Amino acid sequence: MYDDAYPTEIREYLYKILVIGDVGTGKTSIIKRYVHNIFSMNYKSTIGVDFALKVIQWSPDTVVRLQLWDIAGQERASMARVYYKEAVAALVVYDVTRPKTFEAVKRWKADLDSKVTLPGTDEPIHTILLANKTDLQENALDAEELDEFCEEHGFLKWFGTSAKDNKNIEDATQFLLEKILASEEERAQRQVDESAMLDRVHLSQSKAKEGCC
Ligand code: G3D
Ligand code: MG
Repeated sequence: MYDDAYPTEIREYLYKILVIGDVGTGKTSIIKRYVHNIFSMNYKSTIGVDFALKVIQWSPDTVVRLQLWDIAGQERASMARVYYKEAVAALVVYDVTRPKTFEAVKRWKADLDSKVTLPGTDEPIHTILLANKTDLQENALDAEELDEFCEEHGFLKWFGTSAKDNKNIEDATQFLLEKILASEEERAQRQVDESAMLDRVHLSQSKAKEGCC
């Protein structure tokens, strides 16, 4: 029997999310903390990255698969464009106990912006800043300074996190996912609007033809 409570069509999305930042800032720990279960170890030797998959039942009719890309030991080199390809979002991580890793954040963001945009647009991908290891230095964050930094360098927001204490990692990724899905909806709406406009243009053209002669 058909039951209204169960949607007949499940929407599935797959998103690639980059996790970048200097070596030792906690990228792998953050991914492991977030994903808990699957952590692929097989890709490192072939393409120089690991990735992990997190599956989220976002709503009764929407499933989201997040593919988190970890640069696994290649932090010193500038990343190859192919690594960034088709990513829709990024987490840039620094270590609050090592100011040099915060300095490097600008370089990571610039590298990102020069090599990838949201698919089919020239807009930057959704990016947030993670100030990690806050368990080691609780007063290390100057909220006002970080707000300004984010504004200036095109980060949507910053979060103080601790992979060790599992602090704020879920919130940060939730925020990012909301942004991704909102922009997906906007894009879908734009397509609907554009095709409705085209229909109207075609209609008025054919009416004009009918009216003439
Ligand atoms: P990376 O992938 O960015 O290179 P890792 O960083 O995830 O390998 O973490 C580097 C080191 O920092 C690890 O310690 C890890 O346990 C530690 N670390 C990661 N996140 C946190 C955190 O939030 N708090 C604290 N206190 N430590 C953290 P080891 O000793 O294994 O090198
Ligand atoms: Mg790592």
